[in-house]
Amino acid sequence: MVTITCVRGDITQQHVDAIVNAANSSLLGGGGVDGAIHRAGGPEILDACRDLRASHYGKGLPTGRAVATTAGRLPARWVIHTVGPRWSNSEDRSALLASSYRESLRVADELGAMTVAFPAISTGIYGWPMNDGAHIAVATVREAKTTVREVRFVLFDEPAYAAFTAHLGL
Ligand code: AR6
Repeated sequence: MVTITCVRGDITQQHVDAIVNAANSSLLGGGGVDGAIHRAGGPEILDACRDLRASHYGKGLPTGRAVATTAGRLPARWVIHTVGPRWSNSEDRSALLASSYRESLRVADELGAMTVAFPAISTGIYGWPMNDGAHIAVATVREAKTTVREVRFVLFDEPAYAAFTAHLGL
């Protein structure tokens, strides 16, 4: 069974098998977690992303899907890039957010990753309300069938950490 843990901190500093990136469809970088991962991991990650765009993902990575690359200089073996949905007031996109977590774990299983660090996908630039984002993250990982041993949620600030620990009952 997967053990779920929760820490406050910077995801690029985590010593885990795989770090999940809250990317966008282009896979070519951005702000937030994405910018931090590319900055800390170095150009090898962007090179691998460009290769993906030139091969399997010519139109980009669809929302709710995930794909792995090298982690470059990060203290991890892989980065799993996933694209969360943008928050919408008029449309319920929860299934896509759940899919980002589920698909990331499916890719982690394929890689044989035992420890995986997740950020709070979609809760930054994509505007998802933190409490709901935490609820979906925790419920989806709890229900997932995965060979991953530890899922570590890495939360950047106190409100995010408080939301996740509340949903985890910690
Ligand atoms: N470590 C852990 N959490 C972080 C870090 C960090 N280093 N930096 C930010 N967060 P975001 P999104 C938190 O915006 O909402 C990019 O431009 C942040 O406080 O990184 O899925 C992509 O290219 C927030 O709670 O991702 C896309 O275009 C959470 O991580 C777009 O942003 C996610 O915030 C994706 O937006």
